[in-house]
Amino acid sequence: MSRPDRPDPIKVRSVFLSDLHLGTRECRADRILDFLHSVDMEQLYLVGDVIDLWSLSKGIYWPQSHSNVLRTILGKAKQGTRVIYVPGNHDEPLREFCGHSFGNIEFHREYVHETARGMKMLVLHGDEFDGAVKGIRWISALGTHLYDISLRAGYRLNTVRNALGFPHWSLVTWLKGRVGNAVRYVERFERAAAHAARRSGLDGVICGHIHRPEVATLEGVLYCNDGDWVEHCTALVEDRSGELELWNWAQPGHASEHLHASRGLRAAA
Ligand SMILES: [Mn+2]
Repeated sequence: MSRPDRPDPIKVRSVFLSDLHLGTRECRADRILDFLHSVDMEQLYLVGDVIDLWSLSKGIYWPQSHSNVLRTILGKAKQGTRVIYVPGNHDEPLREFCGHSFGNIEFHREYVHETARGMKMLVLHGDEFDGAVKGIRWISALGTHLYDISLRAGYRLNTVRNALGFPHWSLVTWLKGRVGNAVRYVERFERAAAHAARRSGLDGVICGHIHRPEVATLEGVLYCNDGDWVEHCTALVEDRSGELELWNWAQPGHASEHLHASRGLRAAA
């Protein structure tokens, strides 16, 4: 479909997306669609938790926009984009298809992507490292607003505790300790992922899972986390020269500087 109101799509070599969580209310399908319509890629990696089968098994939530995301991806596959789907833990049943292709989409348990500069990157969802970080995963979902709510909840809790004759107990202090755990969780996860790439003799790792977009050198390899489309709306993008960078697509017109530069160049041409 032609869209005369849109600028030509930006052409890149590879795009890595994960944690779309289609099938949940939190999924930012509008931003995903805007991104997919704005960018043309030779290779599209779906790095897990794309369709949240886990959530869908508890109750169906599936608006039209979520179908449109899948249709747009299938459309790209049909028009020559190589689509590689590496299922995660929320779309774990699809791991059964690993090693097979359906409708131009290849399923792999993990994959080694080679950049235009010859860097070999291990691509996997990341739940593989849950065992290395143990137990404190739920807390990583804590938002800062919860901290404010907890101040009030703590007040009420202590009113009850006082009435029952228990000593004062600070929910906020307790949470702070937990948030410290969340930071340690992220650090441990990142190190475990980087270590896996290093152990395999690769130059880096590309994963998702923890909803923390990041590109950094760790353990002597390149650690890339493509983030998520629930909170951050980020994609890891490899340009035609083989450079990897994070693009933030959270708001219309507020994508990365790189993106602005590309659009500016096109407008000037
Ligand atoms: Mn996950």
